[in-house]
Amino acid sequence: MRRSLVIGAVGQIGCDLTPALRARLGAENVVAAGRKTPPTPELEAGGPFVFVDATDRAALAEVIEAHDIGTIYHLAALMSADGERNPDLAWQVNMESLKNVLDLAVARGMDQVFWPSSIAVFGPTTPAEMTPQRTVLEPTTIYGASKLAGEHLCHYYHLRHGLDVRSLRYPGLITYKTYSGGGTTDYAVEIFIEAIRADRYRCFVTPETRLPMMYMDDAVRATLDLMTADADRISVRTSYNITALSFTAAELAAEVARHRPGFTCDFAPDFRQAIADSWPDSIDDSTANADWGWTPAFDLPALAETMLAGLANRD
Ligand code: AKB
Repeated sequence: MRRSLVIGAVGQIGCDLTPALRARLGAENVVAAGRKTPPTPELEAGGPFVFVDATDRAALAEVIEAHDIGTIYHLAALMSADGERNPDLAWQVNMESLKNVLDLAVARGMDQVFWPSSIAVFGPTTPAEMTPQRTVLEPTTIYGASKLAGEHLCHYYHLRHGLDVRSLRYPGLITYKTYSGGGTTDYAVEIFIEAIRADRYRCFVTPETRLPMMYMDDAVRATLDLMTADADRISVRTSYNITALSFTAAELAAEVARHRPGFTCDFAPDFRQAIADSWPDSIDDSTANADWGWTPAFDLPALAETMLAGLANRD
């Protein structure tokens, strides 16, 4: 069996997805890759780890060759808030690395590629409620533009080269295992970290801001289910809508306060408010459900309980 390579293994999704892949495929069969950040103790102890910059095609090709890679999970990216701080870098990192991955996957006849897209492909002209799978795509951030271009690049490589590339439009992802920052949905993670640390939080979006969100266990399961689905069930080769729940920042603060009665939250919107306002309130993921059976498991109470317990045990 050829091995899997997780690029961006030290990032938000990678820290949870890599151990899940190792549990399924065997530790030695999953190579974790980071650019600069040292691996977490769990990642380092769990199997092979390499440093590689995915924008460097020759270096990436060497890793692929040396480890006999047949599947790539390419998770490395600059997210929405970091992208607005440095648009050139966001475009370079997000697009060059994806192009390298797709070209090397074709050249080596790889089995599969997974690449994450995002609700950031949507924009203010997209229907905000129950956003359909196929709809208006006019993003207003460089991150959203890179994800939209990336979706079409994946679609093109599937059509032109028959590459089995699959993708999900993740909503805001929430986990206690790692905190990477740089996104707009970060408040939904920070609120738990600050609740445990200080019992108060200053939220950078308004109380009324409602966005689609998902607990990381659901995101990992969605990724594994998509990647193991029969190819003839995959009708979307750009990227699938998926979601779990939608809540306002005020509803999230109230849920945290239900668990920690002393908790207080105030609101001081910054530049990320405009990004949040451009994204949908809720997502229609019925195509993912019909094609490969996607259904989320975590609701808001379960998510809050898991986050608070996980963070309390960690600190
Ligand atoms: C971000 O906020 O930029 C990301 C995303 C929704 O893709 N979490």
